[in-house]
Amino acid sequence: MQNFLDIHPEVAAALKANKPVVALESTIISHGMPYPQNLAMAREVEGIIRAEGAIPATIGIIKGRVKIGLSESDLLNFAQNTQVEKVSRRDFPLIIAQGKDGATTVAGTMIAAEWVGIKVFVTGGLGGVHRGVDQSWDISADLTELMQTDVSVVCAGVKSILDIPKTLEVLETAGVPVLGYRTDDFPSFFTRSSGCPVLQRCDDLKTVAKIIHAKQVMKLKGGLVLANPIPEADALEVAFIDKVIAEALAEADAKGVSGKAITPFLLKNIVERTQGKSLVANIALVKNNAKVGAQLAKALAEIEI
Ligand code: PSU
Ligand code: MN
Repeated sequence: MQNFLDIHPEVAAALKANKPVVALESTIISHGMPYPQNLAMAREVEGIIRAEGAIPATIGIIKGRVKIGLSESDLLNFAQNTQVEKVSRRDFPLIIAQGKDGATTVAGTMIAAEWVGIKVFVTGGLGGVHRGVDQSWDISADLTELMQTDVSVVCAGVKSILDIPKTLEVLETAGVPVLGYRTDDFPSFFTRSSGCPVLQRCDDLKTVAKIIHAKQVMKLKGGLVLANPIPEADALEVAFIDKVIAEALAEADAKGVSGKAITPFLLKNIVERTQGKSLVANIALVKNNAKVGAQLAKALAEIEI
């Protein structure tokens, strides 16, 4: 694996010393947000994690090498280069073997985080079961990754571009604990609730860390989801965002967008339809997740000592 893996020295040292490290994905930069807000977000999130006393490790693939911890020029590449491919589990060997650049999704980032022993991963939203799944069979590989890869993901739930009840059913089938951080309800990204309950509410991160630790000790393979709602002040109005999402879905349908292109299409379309309001909310929730994720990594490092 050394042939295609570069761990940033700071990340390697932190992992060796059992200091808290937080993984971050690169698809959120390349396909999830427009430039230059994506670059500012990527830098800010790393700063928040550092301020909490953990080490950030943004993960991506540069010229066929998996980088755990990106340089400033790598971040710029993911933020600006529109040729970068979106890399989920199935894409990984193709990108590595052919020496290409690739931005890792939740699934792709979890694979690389597990290789190097990073236990906590912060993002915005997970992929999930798409609406109209009975026709499209579109279920994100993020869910099958959570079934098999031992990384805990801090997110603000999933966007209601997806079918949230079915996404939660698949996570249950996959054996993935879905915990709510200070919430009884699974959040729906731009808003604090989806109307669907989480498996358990946890009000302190020490409890979450103990649950993750117990899962590891029991050798129960697969990840865990810590759903952290968008802060009240940054949440969008339910009726407003529901309407926008319905319109974006109708446009995707009319244009016949499918496969790996549909999630980036919808994210971009929603930003345009809300004149950037959704982007402001998206950035706020990622920053909030970074803070909680860093605190969780710290709580976990204390247990593991
Ligand atoms: N949801 C978001 N923002 C994102 C993504 C999802 O709100 O940036 C990205 C993540 O990288 C996620 C991927 O892993 O999209 C899921 O893509 P797909 O549905 O093709 O599996
Ligand atoms: Mn898909």
